[in-house]
Amino acid sequence: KPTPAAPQAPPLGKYAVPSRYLQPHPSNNITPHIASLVGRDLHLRPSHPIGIIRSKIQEYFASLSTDNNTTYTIFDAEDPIVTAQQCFDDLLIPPDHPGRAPSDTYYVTDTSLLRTHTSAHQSQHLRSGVDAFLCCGDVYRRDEIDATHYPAFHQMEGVKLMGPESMIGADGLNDEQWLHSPECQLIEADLKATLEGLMDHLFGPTEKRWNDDFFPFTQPSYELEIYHNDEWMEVLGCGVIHEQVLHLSNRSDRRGWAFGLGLERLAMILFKIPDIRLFWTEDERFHRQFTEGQIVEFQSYSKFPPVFKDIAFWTNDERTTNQDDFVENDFFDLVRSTAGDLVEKIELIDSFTHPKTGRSSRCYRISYRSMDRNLTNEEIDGLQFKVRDETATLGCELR
Ligand code: FA5
Ligand code: MG
Repeated sequence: KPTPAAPQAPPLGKYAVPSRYLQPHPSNNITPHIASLVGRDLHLRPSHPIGIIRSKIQEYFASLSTDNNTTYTIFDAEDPIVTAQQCFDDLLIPPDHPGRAPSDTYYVTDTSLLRTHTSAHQSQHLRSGVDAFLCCGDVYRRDEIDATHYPAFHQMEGVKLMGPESMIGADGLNDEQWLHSPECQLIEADLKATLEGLMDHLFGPTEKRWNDDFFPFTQPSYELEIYHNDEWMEVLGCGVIHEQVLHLSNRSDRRGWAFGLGLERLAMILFKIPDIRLFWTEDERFHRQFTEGQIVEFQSYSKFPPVFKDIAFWTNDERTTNQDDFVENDFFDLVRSTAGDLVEKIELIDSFTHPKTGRSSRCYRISYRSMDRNLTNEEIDGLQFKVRDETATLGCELR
């Protein structure tokens, strides 16, 4: 079999890779692909679907201000590099929480990272004395790869502290007493009414449901789902801000609520955008369909066929049968770094442990598909060849 020509990684385009994100620190796990996404600021482009949604949400909160005298301060240009203190400690996220692990989070150094949620800015704004704000930005998570998951997406954070009277009677209560107190229930009712109003503003009257959730920084915590295309979809997490978060921000005198919602999720429903990678395309056939302030249905221009390639490998060897250090997100990042947005999806299609040797094997199916053009078999063979080479560097043995 002839060896395919060494493939070229897809060009990073006109976005320079800022060395800021790619420091040679032992904790740094940011790939060039991720670094090329930072600073694109899709949420600040007025006629990009993410920017259009951002404006619609801000417009709704501005309309509330006239009813009840709450003015939401807008923050939407904060540095996506934050400290672990901001992203986790200030929010009471414990040191052993899986979300902090390098398998889930992109670290710049051991103490600075690409924010995994816009909640990373909650404490600083509370501490500065702001009582109500909206904070929008790009967030980064190492995650699976398919049509609704991308390692970068956008969130809108909302926080509102209630009047000082919201504290009366809340002092010295234990957790259980707090949950049943009139103060907590008042804040919770305000939170839910505000967010249900937002959904109606975006979608028109729509079916929604609240589920209990858990976040270390809110108590109680909920998620909101809306009914779309015959299924329930989670669009946001929220809750009553934990007393300790306010205490750490020197705001013990107040109580209030917070929420964080995913803009891509909303945009995919509102604009009927079928694949999350489309938000990042430079293709004019995408961009010319959208205009500031307008929600229109996306007309697909790309129905190019996918190309499937399987890859199977052992994740440990005989001498270390019990130590399997394979981290799935390392593999996903490696494929993304090699093939960029040509990767549509990665599925685990088989895994087993050999009964005699104790070796573990995995087989993944990679779907390659371009949003913009037809792929040649040769090109994909080249990429897959490179993926195989790279996988060996994870300590895996190809089968
Ligand atoms: C959070 O990120 C919390 N910070 C939300 C929050 C804020 C809770 C304030 C309480 C108070 P979660 O991980 O569930 O929670 O993400 C929030 C929303 O972001 C989700 O509901 C979803 O709409 C969106 N989201 C999460 N992961 C992804 C992803 N991989 N791709 C696209 N959207 C996502
Ligand atoms: Mg959630």
